[in-house]
Amino acid sequence: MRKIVLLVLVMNTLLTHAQEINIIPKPVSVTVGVGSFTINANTKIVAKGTECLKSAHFLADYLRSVYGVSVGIVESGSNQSGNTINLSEARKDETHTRYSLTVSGKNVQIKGDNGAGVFYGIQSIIQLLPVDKSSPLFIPQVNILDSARFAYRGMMLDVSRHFFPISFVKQFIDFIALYKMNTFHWHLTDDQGWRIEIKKYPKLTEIGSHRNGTIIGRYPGKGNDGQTEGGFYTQDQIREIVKYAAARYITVVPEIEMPGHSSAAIAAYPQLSCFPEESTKHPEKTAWNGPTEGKQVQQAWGVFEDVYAPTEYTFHFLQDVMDEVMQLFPSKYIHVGGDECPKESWKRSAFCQQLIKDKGLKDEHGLQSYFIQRIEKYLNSKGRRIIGWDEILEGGLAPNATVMSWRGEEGGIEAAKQKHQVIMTPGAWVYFDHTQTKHEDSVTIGGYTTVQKVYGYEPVPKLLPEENAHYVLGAQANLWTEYISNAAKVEYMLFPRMSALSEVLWSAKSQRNWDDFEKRLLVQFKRYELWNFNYSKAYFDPINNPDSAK
Ligand code: TNX
Repeated sequence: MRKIVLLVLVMNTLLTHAQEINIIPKPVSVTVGVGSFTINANTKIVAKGTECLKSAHFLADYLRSVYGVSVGIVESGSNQSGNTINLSEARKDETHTRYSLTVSGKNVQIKGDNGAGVFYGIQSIIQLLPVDKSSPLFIPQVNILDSARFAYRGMMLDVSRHFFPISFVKQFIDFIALYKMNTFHWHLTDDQGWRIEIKKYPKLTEIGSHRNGTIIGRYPGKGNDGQTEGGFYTQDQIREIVKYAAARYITVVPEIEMPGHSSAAIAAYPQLSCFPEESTKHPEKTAWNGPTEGKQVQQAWGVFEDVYAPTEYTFHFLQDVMDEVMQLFPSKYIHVGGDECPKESWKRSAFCQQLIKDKGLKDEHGLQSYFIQRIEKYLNSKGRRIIGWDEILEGGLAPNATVMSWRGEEGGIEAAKQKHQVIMTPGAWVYFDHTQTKHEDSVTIGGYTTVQKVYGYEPVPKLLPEENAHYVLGAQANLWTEYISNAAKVEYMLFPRMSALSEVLWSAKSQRNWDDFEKRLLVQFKRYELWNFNYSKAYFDPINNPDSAK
């Protein structure tokens, strides 16, 4: 009798163990078996074709760097027996993300519709591996069929307010890859720094990539730190990043802000302003360091009145910049900003007022729309499409523009009703610069956005008529870095919220269930430890999450 009880207990443990599949984002379908496959030094990854080889190398590198285990890679063709992980592209279908993952006692099979599908299968294997570095590399026997819900699964990093080195940009891309996301939106220019080398306009980086100081603490700040802040990416470095991302099936969408948030470019080329002779103004309540004469890169946060003048000089400049940007970034989409452009300068500029009359525009909002449409026409003529923040709706939307809805869901709803593509990124749910704890001891901006809130986000707005729902390409979280000056804080602000967002974007709507996610999240916290992520522990604080105390 005791033996039977023991056997039942052992079986139970085996079964319950086998059932612990904790992948985030949750796959569409999972059938769990009994027993496991073990990766060891005899394991070979068998890859069919160049795309699969990329994924094979990714997995081999991961196993080596995280667990210190080296496995071989072979190209299929030769018959391989024994302990193998087999990667193949089933249909070479460009549009899908689908893969199947089958783990038996003897081998692992990943079949992707294309290279991206295989890569996503690899990410699932990574999350089937133990969270403990020193444990044998068991993978539970399982059958997974999986594909993404949304085509656009993005993360934005602002490198203007604070500059981040190439090594960290790569790490940020690694985060995106681990969560089966596919777009890195790189916010490269703003009032506080121009970060991309443009050969035709060297002053953009000579002058525009540095500021002479930064306000200390929360706006308006307790003084100025008096430190030079700066840096930029050379074109070679940018190519390196685009390649690094592409190897992970991630598209890099560059953002060149216009017509507002352009103080750094104006500091380099004052003719870009409506009033080239006027010195840069900064809010009186903020402290300044260094010269105040002439045009300067801003040292505090916010919105500034000195914006691009809609002159031929500016349009030539922007087209030249875009020519170099398009050479560097193969992405179909180029982000042109368009947000928070105060109209004061245009109101008091005789040139702008005349232009409004000549072009028969209604007002300064019409002028903003004219501005964006000219750039859109140029980019369209080169086979690219624009993305803009939702302000580009004001004064009339450019014909093929995709709208990034950030001031709530309204912009997205309006654009989709006008049959324009939409990427949802509403502040209240997916601004990861918001605090995630009521006990925050570092400076943050905006609201209080917990992991639960992110998980509860639904990218297709309730108020959007069903026939327009397909205009919603997906969603994105934004990491603005006014108060984020180092890599550790980036990680702290991203995790665990990014894990929650990945499930919103990848998993079927019917799969989304907080209680189920929460169980997997607890294991994910251990995986963050394995990955050395500096994640937020707000979840464990009852003040943020009364349920965690249960
Ligand atoms: C608004 S979101 C901005 C950014 C700031 C952010 C701070 C958007 C398009 N513009 O310039 O960094 O708020 O949360």
